[in-house]
Amino acid sequence: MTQATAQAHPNIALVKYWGKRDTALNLPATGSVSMTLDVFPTTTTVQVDASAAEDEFILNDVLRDGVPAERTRRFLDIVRAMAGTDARARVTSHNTVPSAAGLASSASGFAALAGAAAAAYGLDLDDRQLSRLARRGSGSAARSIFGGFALWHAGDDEESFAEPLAAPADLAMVVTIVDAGEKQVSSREAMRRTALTSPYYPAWVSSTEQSLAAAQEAFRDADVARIGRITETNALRMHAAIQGSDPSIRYLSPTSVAIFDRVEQLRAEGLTVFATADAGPNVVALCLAEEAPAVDAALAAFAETVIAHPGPGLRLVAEGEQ
Ligand code: 2P0
Repeated sequence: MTQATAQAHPNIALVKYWGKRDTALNLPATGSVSMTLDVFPTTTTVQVDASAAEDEFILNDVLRDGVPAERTRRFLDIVRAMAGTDARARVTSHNTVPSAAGLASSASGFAALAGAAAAAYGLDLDDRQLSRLARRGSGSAARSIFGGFALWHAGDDEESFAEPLAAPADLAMVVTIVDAGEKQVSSREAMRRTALTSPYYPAWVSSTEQSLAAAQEAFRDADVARIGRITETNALRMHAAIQGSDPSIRYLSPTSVAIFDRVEQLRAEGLTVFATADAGPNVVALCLAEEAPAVDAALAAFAETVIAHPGPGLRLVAEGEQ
């Protein structure tokens, strides 16, 4: 039996991934940009066991079945095909982010699984190959292979990987946990519904291509105010496209909207801060690291908050190491 353990962190997109051009290969409709956080890591151990009849997936000490187990098995099938074996595995994962609450647990989850499974099955992959592999499990996981800021390219299977982007400044994110409960509609289903039924989807895709180009320019210029404006506008456009689905999906709650308003007020008061939100009500404020305590103090009036800084990329954890 061979085994390996890996750890990865969630990421929050500044330019969002929302929609696929290929569901089998999990290729995104557009590229995206993110910051990997230094909080909420996922640590995953893969034990390859040639004598086992089935894969096993244990998440936070509970043996899982249904969709999570099936997604894990299908991911291991990809790794097994690459390794030329059909040996089954036990996957034991510990997630410190509230699962399925729109805080990107699938990103840290599949990034850690990609790293642990590749090592346990004896594959020697570089970061780019690991990013392509993680993408197959969950699109946003392609970006969590890297620490700091990352750009995930659209394109075909060979071309669709993430790579690091130089930090434009000393930035931080204040994560508000408006609701840590499980969301009503998974982002995978909501993405599919948006693409199929929202009349705003084509506009979302074309405007995001423009935002992506503008964001890359703003990163090169280290123009934080421009990066922030692109981040906030892109998030609200994504939510507009999602709300335009039939049946409609609305992830932002009244508290989320109040936090967006408060962030605008904080800007009027002179802080460099911008809001974004993923497929859930939790708003994340992007700000200068030195101003994070002031932003945190203001947003703590609405919800539990966590200050996050740019975190590390995927790493293998040595046996015995915590
Ligand atoms: C993102 N999100 O760019 C966007 C913004 C949520 C909102 O990537 O179907 O779990 O597994 O590829 O990666 C969430 O979608 O979707 C996501 P799949 P994933 O972070």
